Amino acid sequence: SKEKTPFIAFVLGGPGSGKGTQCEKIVEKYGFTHLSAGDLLRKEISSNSENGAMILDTIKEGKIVPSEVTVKLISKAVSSWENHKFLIDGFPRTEENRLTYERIIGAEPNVVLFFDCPEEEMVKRVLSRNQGRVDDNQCTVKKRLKVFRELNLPVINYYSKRGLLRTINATGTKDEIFEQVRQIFAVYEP
Ligand code: UP5
Ligand code: MG
Repeated sequence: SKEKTPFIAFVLGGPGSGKGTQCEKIVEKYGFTHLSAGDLLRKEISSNSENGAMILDTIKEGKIVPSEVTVKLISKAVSSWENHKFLIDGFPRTEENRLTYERIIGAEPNVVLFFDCPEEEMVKRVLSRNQGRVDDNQCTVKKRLKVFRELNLPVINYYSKRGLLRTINATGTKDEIFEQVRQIFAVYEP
């Protein structure tokens, strides 16, 4: 129930590093609720919400949606679930995202997973995904990578200094990568 403080894992990594893929496996094995910030934002676009057009423009450019918008969507989603174990996938993207989350939610995550993947591999995965995402094209991928390098890596470094970061080598097969994930979550098993 909601009296219990939730256990929150942030899941970070560049575009196509495999965050969503590994989150699905974590859900299956450990019973987390998976909240992808990107999916929450894409849902806002398709439901024609007041911010939909702004979010679409931002995602097409590979830029970052204003923190308040994203944090409110995450906060609403967390409180709509009875579960108390959450994967927050693809957030925070910037130091400002992180600080806004801390201010509104009033807590740090319990752990931060970082899927570390070479850029050329990430590009290859994104461009072969073929699921009709407006940002899965050569031009936007380049922009997403630049934003990842310049804005998200500082967040990752911050969590490393805080001792919360768990880095996963995100090359190899999906199962090989999940084996590393499993070793991280084993620590939290009763
Ligand atoms: N694949 C996965 N693992 C593989 C493996 N080991 N070997 C071979 N192939 C593998 O995987 C990508 C593809 O690779 C899939 O086809 C998969 O089968 C294959 P996936 O698991 O989808 O990777 P993921 O890291 O989730 O990639 P995604 O493209 O979703 O990452 P992004 O971070 O770019 O996208 P997100 O949805 O998080 O954000 C999209 C945009 O929303 C951002 O660019 C930004 O504009 C906006 N946004 C915000 O503004 N604020 C936020 O807080 C969040 C998003
Ligand atoms: Mg994803």
